[in-house]
Amino acid sequence: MPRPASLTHWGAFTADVRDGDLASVSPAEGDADPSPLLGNLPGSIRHRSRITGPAVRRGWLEHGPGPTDVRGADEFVAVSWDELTELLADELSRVVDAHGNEAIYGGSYGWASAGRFHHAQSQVHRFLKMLGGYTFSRHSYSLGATGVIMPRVVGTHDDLFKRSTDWNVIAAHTDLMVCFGGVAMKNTAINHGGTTAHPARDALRRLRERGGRIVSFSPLRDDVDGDCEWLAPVPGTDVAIMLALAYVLATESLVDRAFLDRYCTGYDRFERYVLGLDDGVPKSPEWVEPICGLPADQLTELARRMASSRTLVTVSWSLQRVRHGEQAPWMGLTLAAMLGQIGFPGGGFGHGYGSMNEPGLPPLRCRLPALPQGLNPVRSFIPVAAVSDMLLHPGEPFDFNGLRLTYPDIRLVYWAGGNPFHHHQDIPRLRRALGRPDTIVVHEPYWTAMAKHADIVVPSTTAYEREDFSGSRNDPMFVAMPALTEPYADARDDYATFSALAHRLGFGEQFTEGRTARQWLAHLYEKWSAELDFDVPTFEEFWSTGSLRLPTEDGLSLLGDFRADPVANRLGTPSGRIEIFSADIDGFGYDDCAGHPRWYEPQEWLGGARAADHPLHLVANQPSSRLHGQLDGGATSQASKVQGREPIRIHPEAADRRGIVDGDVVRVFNDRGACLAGAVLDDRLRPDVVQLPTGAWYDPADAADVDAMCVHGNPNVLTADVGTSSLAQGCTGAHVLVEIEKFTGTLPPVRAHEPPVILHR
Ligand SMILES: Nc1nc2c(c(=O)[nH]1)N[C@H]1C(S)=C(S)[C@@H](COP(=O)(O)OP(=O)(O)OC[C@H]3O[C@@H](n4cnc5c(=O)[nH]c(N)nc54)[C@H](O)[C@@H]3O)O[C@H]1N2
Ligand SMILES: Nc1nc2c(c(=O)[nH]1)N[C@H]1C(S)=C(S)[C@@H](COP(=O)(O)OP(=O)(O)OC[C@H]3O[C@@H](n4cnc5c(=O)[nH]c(N)nc54)[C@H](O)[C@@H]3O)O[C@H]1N2
Ligand SMILES: [Mo]
Repeated sequence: MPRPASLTHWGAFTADVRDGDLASVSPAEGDADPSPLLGNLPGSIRHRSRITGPAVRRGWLEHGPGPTDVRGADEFVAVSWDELTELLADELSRVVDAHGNEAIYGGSYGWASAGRFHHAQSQVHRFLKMLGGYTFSRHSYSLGATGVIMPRVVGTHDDLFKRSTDWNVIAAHTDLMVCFGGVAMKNTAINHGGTTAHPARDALRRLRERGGRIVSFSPLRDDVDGDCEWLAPVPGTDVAIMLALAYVLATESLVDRAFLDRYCTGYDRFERYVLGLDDGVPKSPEWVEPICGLPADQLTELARRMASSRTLVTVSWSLQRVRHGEQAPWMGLTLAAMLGQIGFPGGGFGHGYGSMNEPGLPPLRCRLPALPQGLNPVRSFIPVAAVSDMLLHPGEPFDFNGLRLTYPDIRLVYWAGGNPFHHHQDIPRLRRALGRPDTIVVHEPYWTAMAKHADIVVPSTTAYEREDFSGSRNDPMFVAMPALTEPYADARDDYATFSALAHRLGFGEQFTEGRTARQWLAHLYEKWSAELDFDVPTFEEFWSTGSLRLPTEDGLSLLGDFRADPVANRLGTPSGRIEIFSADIDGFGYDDCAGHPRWYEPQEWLGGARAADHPLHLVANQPSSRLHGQLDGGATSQASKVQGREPIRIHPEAADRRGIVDGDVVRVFNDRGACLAGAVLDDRLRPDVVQLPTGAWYDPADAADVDAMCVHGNPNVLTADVGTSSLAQGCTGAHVLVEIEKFTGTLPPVRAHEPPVILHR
């Protein structure tokens, strides 16, 4: 690979750097399907939304720490780095002395940027551990439900993606790919840590050339690129559909009993439920037809085809980002187990094809260099998406994964490398929650809404203003990331900030180990290379070549080892097998997550009472024009906007009924909040579904009003802040019911990317 300039979560690139910024960017050679997201990079280093220097909220500076409702509406005061370090160190000491380390919330969830040393989460967590610890968060917004349910029923969640069936195996062997949630090519742009090739599109092309078929269950036609059988059920009914497919297999003797006996436990319990032996409700295709809106015959015929083909059942991650999200991956696995093809090339189960450039890509045969993290002396934690609950309900109990836990009393919130105004649900509630702590600290390169809600704002560099290296577990290239330009204005890398703080707090030597950032890179690389069982170049050679190809484990089939020898390769579940019935989960006695997969009526769905006032189902999915909220000001993201607002896709029939035409600004609303968005009419979705991706920066019409309409199109002003279930308490932001109307008022300007008022003394 010729030397790339640097690496992002969405690809490697070469760049023309001029006047301290990226003037133009090209995909690195060897990327078969480069991401359009690279188009957001030019101009990003000196963008007007950059934070130019340390700043402190005026009210905090004048009145000291404490709860307040002015966060997000106050002015800032520019301070020097020395002042910032002094203020922040004193405040950390005050909170630790008065309330204990548990009172610091350092969950700090978020994707930050590629780079293994300057990775913001690694830096902040390491720093806070040395400070004596902090309340932490578990799991992710990506996989909140999966991360809890799948270890219990298949013994792992990571391996489902990192050791998944290879795209090449799918292309060569799969006859029928039945995809719940499609295989969205837009999402395969991304892998955390970085990615240098995008093989998914070509693999699907080869599958089709061989005569393979793709069946896509999805509200959106374009969740599969090109030819497929598109079935558009009522969103949120996939588990009921899978149950009906299971019913056909069970009643037509199409179940692989030998597989279930040898590799699974609890099928009989589950089958009683499918057949309706105890509740009197057979989960037949006729039962599901009025729930999902798909003809019973079509589902019966599909189940038969699945049993007679080499079939891969895939479940996208979006299906578990809803209420009862535990059920879809568990049920998908169960359906695949009934077909008996788990572990066979091209058959079985897949989770996240079309969610990330990770499933289907061969894993490395080695780990990657990483910053040592140390131990957190504090045991207090929350499931990551419970952040508002925690801040609003200190001392109150909650359920999680069989445990009864208590929310800690948080006084200081520390964020580096994430944006809760992008990732969290019910922003009006989040803003109330963020009024509770004494102090909020945010490290950010950009004035995101989270930075605007902070008391202490720490300007970070971007990945292109410092030296690093990166790669991911499912990409063969390990890539050097030299500094492409000087740090912008008065920004510093997070390591420099934490080093200064650690020195001021008395653990500087321990934190830095006496190394500069560059010395850390060499040290981490050398430590890593000494442990490998193959030779790699020296650090200096690697740095001057710019990249290094690492060996991968090609041709995997998910759970192939387990199939070959279920005794030697027993799963990490209590039975060592796939648990279609889990005695542990059953024993928790939760009314929202039972001992086997089952259908629960969702909260936000068209079949329920809420739909009377909110007749449109909004799919709040990942944006095709950026990664989350990152670089929303960039060219690719901006080109997608309509009158400066995030595009919302509306079916022409639904638009027509409301007098909306293409290009109109519309108001999207429900009983939680409202936002403006730009109408894009499109018949490639269900008429009762609209789609508004995440990632438009939150932009309240009135910053002082927590309930204000977002004028830019952030769907999280609408979403419900409830967990998936008592088991996982995962994020449920994927779905929300809304109504839409043409916006006829005076159009407010979009100010999302403007910095706040900053006073200079
Ligand atoms: N409604 C709804 N909500 C969702 C989802 C959904 O499907 N629907 N999806 C969820 C999912 S899967 C996820 S993963 C989350 C994503 O949520 P986040 O990961 O929080 O979103 P990002 O915009 O990637 O935030 C990363 C931030 O880090 C900053 N950053 C970049 N580099 C650095 C650095 O070096 N140092 C520091 N300090 N900061 C840096 C970026 O500027 C950016 O603001 O959103 C979740 N929210
Ligand atoms: N371009 C881009 N790619 C990304 C990201 C990004 O921000 N931008 N974010 C990355 C991250 S952090 C993550 S975790 C992954 C997330 O990966 P996913 O969660 O899989 O991504 P989504 O785009 O939210 O959802 C995929 C598709 O599922 C369909 N869908 C939604 N609800 C239902 C339903 O009830 N039933 C069915 N059958 N289908 C449904 C939607 O039409 C949607 O387009 O994406 C990653 N990839
Ligand atoms: Mo994610």
